[in-house]
Amino acid sequence: HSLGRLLLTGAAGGLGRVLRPRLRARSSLLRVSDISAMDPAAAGEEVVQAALEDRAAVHCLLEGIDAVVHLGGLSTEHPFDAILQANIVGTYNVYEAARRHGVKRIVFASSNHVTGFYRQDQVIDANAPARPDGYYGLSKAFGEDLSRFYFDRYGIETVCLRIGSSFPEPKDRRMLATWLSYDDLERLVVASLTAPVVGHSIIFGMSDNTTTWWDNSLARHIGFRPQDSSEPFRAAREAAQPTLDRNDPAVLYQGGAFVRTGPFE
Ligand code: NAI
Ligand code: 15L
Repeated sequence: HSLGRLLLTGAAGGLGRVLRPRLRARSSLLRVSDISAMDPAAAGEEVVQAALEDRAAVHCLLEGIDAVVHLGGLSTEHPFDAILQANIVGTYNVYEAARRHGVKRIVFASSNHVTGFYRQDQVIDANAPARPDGYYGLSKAFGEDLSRFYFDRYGIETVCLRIGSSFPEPKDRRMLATWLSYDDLERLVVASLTAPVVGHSIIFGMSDNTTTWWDNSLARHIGFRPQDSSEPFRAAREAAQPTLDRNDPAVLYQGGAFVRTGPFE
């Protein structure tokens, strides 16, 4: 139970459902939350349905918590007003409630879409300036800056996980570079929660893939050692997509199809 009392937001989502049983096994209490319905509480769990934009509800969520894994929010591109509420106001509410309750560490699910407008022929590290590829990516860039401010001003540590593509398998050729297996996701979250000192860190969430656009050498202090690779899926993904249109922005840029999603009006 080395992880103490944990809050997991976004618990009804794809990654929340993967992490919930894995974090429960390691925590003394796991409070799970989402705007959507969740499975009933198992032993050692509390289930609280709440909207992240509901400040009072989020304040209650953080009570008695040691650390947060913040996955909740919109996970794809949407019109600005929706992103504003779920991701920008919502993440502010989480940090402000953490400050008021004395919570000391947060793992923030950022995204590769913070840097989606770098090209696929570039390799970047965490010091590369943000180049968001939409409102969604902008909201994650806001979360990264917000968490840096809460570290500098209040000492709340955050690991920002710029997750690539975390699914059971890489779905297309792009994901051969961006794939993060579920087991490596768990390793990354546990390392982020247990590393002795993280300060404010940004780490790209990817497995030990052969093709890669991201250099994690600035985040070695977290101790993340991915053990899976997209390579076993390469032949099938390349056979399914034998040619790539290099004039397609989704092929040119790291953010893939996100770079051409929208506008919505
Ligand atoms: P998901 O969309 O399956 O889960 C997100 C959850 O947040 C959903 O259950 C949804 O109901 C909840 N949510 C949405 N708006 C909310 C609100 N206003 N208040 C409370 N809860 C709300 O996404 P997934 O794939 O599980 O991703 C989890 C996190 O990781 C997200 O923050 C996403 O942006 C991030 N991420 C995921 C990647 C992936 O490959 N799965 C890649 C990069 C980032
Ligand atoms: C993300 O940020 C999304 O949450 C996820 O659904 C994937 O599309 C992923 O990025 C990706 O870039 O593949």
